[in-house]
Formats: sequence, structure tokens, C-alpha cells
Amino acid sequence: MGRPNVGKSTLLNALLGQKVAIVSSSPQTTRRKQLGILTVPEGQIVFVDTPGIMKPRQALDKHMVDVATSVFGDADIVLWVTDASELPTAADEHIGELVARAQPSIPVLILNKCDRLKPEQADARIAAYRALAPAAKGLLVSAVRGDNLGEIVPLLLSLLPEGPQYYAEDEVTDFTLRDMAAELVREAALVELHDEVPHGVAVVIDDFVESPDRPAHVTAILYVERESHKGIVIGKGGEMLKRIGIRARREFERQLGSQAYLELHVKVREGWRQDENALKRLGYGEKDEG
Ligand SMILES: Nc1nc2c(ncn2[C@@H]2O[C@H](COP(=O)(O)OP(=O)(O)O)[C@@H](O)[C@H]2O)c(=O)[nH]1
Ligand SMILES: [Mg+2]
Repeated sequence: MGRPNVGKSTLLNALLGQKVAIVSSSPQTTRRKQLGILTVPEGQIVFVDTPGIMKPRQALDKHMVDVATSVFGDADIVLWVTDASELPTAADEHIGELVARAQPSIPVLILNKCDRLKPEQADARIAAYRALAPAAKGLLVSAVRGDNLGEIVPLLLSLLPEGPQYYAEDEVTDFTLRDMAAELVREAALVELHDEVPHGVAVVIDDFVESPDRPAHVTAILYVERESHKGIVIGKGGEMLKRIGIRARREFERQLGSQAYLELHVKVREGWRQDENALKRLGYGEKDEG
């Protein structure tokens, strides 16, 4: 857990050695809780990727923060990911308090993005974050460049209690292919749209047909909050929607290991992020929190 945009999902993908979680340069990319399962000869670690913790402004934000904090009680270890290239913020102080309260979960502090840190800054920066979580073991890493990533898993294995193996060796996430398809379309939209339709896009898979002799056929609906956003997402002559589709399909085919056909539609659901019922229908309901 941690603030939005510090690199939690990037770190998860790096530790698993494959992409399960979507990543973008916009905060609040991760909306749902997602498991990443790592099985090594010494044991199995079930990572729980969560939405970033921030001050909720809308019903969707509140739902996301609830999802993030709800996993605390279940975890053996709370892995607090921070952005070492920035000084701790008020939000980090707040999260530090949550981490302290999450005990008996064992706190581990990950200072990420050390590739952006000047060597002479490192000591002071480590001290600033450590002050917020004095009980935590800490590591300075870069999820993107790979610095010190190899130390995380051995540290976690040394701290974890013994328990049953919950998942089969070949399971890497609890997201289905259908979930992945929806997430990859949303990731493509976030990347292609930059901040134009900031976080008003939700993606629902309307149809998913897999057959042995033909490419998978996926129909996805992108819900936007306003009529004017629909035009932006579609773009001039459908150019933007085409770019989103190409990017999402490329990633999805990589995951699938075979060809896929992706059909995208855009619909307006007025103010859906403020609307509890719409949130549930768009996949951000209670069922995710279980
Ligand atoms: N320079 C640098 N950027 C990173 C690192 N880890 C993640 N990022 C970038 O930070 C942004 C947010 O990453 P993401 O994993 O979506 O963050 P999350 O919101 O915490 O899950 C993306 O643009 C990533 O490429 C890192 O170690 N170094
Ligand atoms: Mg994330």
C-alpha cells in the first residue's frame, strides 16, 4: 500500500517477473484490489495490490480507499511503498499512522524510485521516511531499473509465518482474462488520453468469446461521465479510440499468447463516479472487497 503513483503496481509486476497489474503515469490507475501470487522453492507470497490512499473526493475515491484499508487486517506484512524521489507528504504521515495501527501486521518500508535520487540525497531521504515508520525494516529500490529488487523476496520470506500454500504454482493473479482485458483497455485509455478525461473512464467487458480455432473476440464498453468526454475518447474520425484499441490489443495478445480481436464502444453514464449504484454496476461494488 501507499500513496497513488509511487509505483506499487510497477513493483508488483517486477517482483512477479510479468505484468499482472496495469500501470500509468496518472495517479489512481489501480481501482480494485488485485492479488499477485509468487511461488518460489522456499514458499509462496500472496501480494495484494491496492488503490493508492488519498483524501476521497468522490464516491469512487472513497470506495478505493476503503478497498485499500480493508486488506490491512488480513495481511501478515504491510508493505508500504513510498516515492523516495519526493519528500514525505502529509499523506505519508497519515499512512505512517495507519501502518503503525495495522500491527500485528509486520511493517516493511519500500523506498522506490531511487533511480531518481541523487546519491548524496539518499541518507536524508531514508531518514525522513523511516521517522514515519520506526518499526519497519526498510529497503531502497527502483522498480523500473531493478536496484535492490532481489532483496525484497528473501526479506519477506524471512518475516512471513509458516502457512498453507493457498494457490497452485502456476497461478499469478486472481484476475480473470476478462478482468485483464477490461484493465488493459483502461490502461490504454489512461496512457493515450493523458489527463484529458482524467479518471472518468470505466471499462466493462460486454462480450468475451474464446474459441480454439479463431482469435478471441472481446467487446468492451468505455463509460465516460459526460457527452463531451465521449467525443474526446473517440477522437477526430475515431482516431483516439483506434489508438486505445491498438495499444490494448497488443498488450492483451501478449497476455493471451495468441491473437485477439478487440471491439470498443463508448457510452455516457452521467456522473458515474458519484453514483453508488453506477459504481456497483461498473464493477466497483462490494463484491471486490471480499
Ligand atoms: N523513475 C521511476 N519511475 C517509476 C518507478 N516505479 C514506478 N514508476 C513510475 O511511476 C508511475 C506510477 O506507477 P504505478 O505502478 O502505476 O504506481 P501506483 O499508483 O503506486 O500503482 C508510472 O509512470 C511508473 O512507470 C521507479 O522505480 N522509478
Ligand atoms: Mg497501482
